[in-house]
Amino acid sequence: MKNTEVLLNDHGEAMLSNHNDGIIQFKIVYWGPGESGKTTNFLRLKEKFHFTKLTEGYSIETSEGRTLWQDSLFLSFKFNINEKKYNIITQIVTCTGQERFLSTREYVLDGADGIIFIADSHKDMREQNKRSFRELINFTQHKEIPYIVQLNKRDIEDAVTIEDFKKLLGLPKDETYPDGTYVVYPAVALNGENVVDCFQDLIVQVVFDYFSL
Ligand SMILES: Nc1nc2c(ncn2[C@@H]2O[C@H](COP(=O)(O)OP(=O)(O)O)[C@@H](O)[C@H]2O)c(=O)[nH]1
Ligand SMILES: [Mg+2]
Repeated sequence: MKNTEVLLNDHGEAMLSNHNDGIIQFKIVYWGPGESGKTTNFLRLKEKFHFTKLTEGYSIETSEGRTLWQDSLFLSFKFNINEKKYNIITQIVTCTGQERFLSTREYVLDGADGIIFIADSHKDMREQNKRSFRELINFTQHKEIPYIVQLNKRDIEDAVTIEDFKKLLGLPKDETYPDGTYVVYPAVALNGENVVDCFQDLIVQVVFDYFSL
């Protein structure tokens, strides 16, 4: 999280802050096991916010179409908070889920202000979902970073039930937390279902945290 006057985008171009607007930069990470739909979420967001994005975003993939390094994109939002205008620049990155790239996953999480955990509804992804979630909890516990849990691929046949999924990850049985956010966001990233809602609910939490509202 930075509150600076000069920001560099991912092409190395400098952006100067307007004197009247506060510029705040956040980093949002899409986390989860390989093939759970992180890049698909990222692509849907990129389409949805094509008016606000600052850079084209980039994806680096292996020859099998898997994310090799990370997908990255900057979005800019204007917020009015306590009658002051803020320009919030959000960097969105997804990590690679591949085991052999554990160090790049840690690098991607570095400096994260909020995390969206993308789980896979396939029943045979139980262990991967669990392991990846545990990694995330280990990371966020110390830093108290807000996160949202998205259960993706709700369109597939024989998907895990939300109840079983919550049990697997040790999440509360309730539908929502006291602040009104959902314990689990069911989604179909393939057609964009719930992708933006997830993202917006996380951004609101990140902004609230920042201003300690
Ligand atoms: N059926 C279904 N497939 C999905 C959904 N979201 C992603 N996929 C597919 O799952 C595969 C892996 O998705 P990708 O976004 O690359 O996963 P990543 O490794 O987490 O970045 C691709 O073939 C996607 O088309 C979904 O909501 N439903
Ligand atoms: Mg990917």
